[in-house]
Amino acid sequence: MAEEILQTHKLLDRCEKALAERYIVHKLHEAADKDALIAEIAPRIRAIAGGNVSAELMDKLPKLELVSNFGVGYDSIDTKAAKARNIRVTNTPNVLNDAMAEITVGLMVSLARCLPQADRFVRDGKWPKGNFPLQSELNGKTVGILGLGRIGKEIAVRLQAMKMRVVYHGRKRQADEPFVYYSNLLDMARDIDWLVVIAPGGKGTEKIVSREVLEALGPEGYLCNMARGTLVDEVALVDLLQNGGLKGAALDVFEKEPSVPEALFSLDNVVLSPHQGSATHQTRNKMGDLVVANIEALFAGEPLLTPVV
Ligand code: 8YV
Repeated sequence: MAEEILQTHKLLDRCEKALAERYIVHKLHEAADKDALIAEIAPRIRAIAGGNVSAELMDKLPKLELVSNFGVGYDSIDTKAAKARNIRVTNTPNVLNDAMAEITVGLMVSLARCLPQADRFVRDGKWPKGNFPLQSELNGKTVGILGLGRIGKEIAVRLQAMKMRVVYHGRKRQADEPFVYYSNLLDMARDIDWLVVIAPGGKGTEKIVSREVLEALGPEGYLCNMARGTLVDEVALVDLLQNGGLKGAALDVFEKEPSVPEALFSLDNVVLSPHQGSATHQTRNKMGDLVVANIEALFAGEPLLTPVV
């Protein structure tokens, strides 16, 4: 008899196919009556594929042993509740580091050189009437990385190749890293030209890029957020971008995705991206494979590949 699993949201097609080949998959997000579905399958569900898992959902699934999350960030899962209930949680680390680092550099260059506007300038036939305005460069500038984890380190390597000076802030200094460490984010913000946000979301990091931090970054400062919208005070961000308190922002993430503050649409000093840091075939396939492999490990009684809890 095939095991039954619960899927909590849409996953990559290839991942859904792999799950369906192995298990009987119940799709919570497609159920007309979610409570009825849960009540019916609860006694047989040992694994969830996907995120958005609250303590309340865990309590409805007494046999639940694993939440296999699609994504390195697992802020949509109540890990504290999982731990308390002996439920394991896995994520998809490392396989997305390069894709994330590549697009970070891409968005930073796009913002500094106004690439979206330059493209529009040519398409609109404006070039014959005059040159596009001069822009700024990354090289020679100081970038502060907020969250020098696995992805942050890959970003640091690439930004050094852009001839930027790298410094960082995080919970603790990392003795093996050659970069200057700031124990205080506000102090770092005062000293840098660019702030790249790549720290985990969730409790403890909400709005740590506060109005004060953004003001310290200042009228010549740029923000690039690749992590979660929740880390930044979005109201303050929009306000400062509109009033010259901040030079520009490259944003891959927003507080209430997929809705984006409309005020940003009319601003020329922002580059907007639809949460696509890891969104390449290469990377998403590897992430999907890990989601499946962790569930397979559970049912085979083998150690989980990438546990976080
Ligand atoms: C994706 C991400 O948004 O890994 C993460 O934490 O934010 C992304 O890779 C997501 O998990 C896929 O929908």
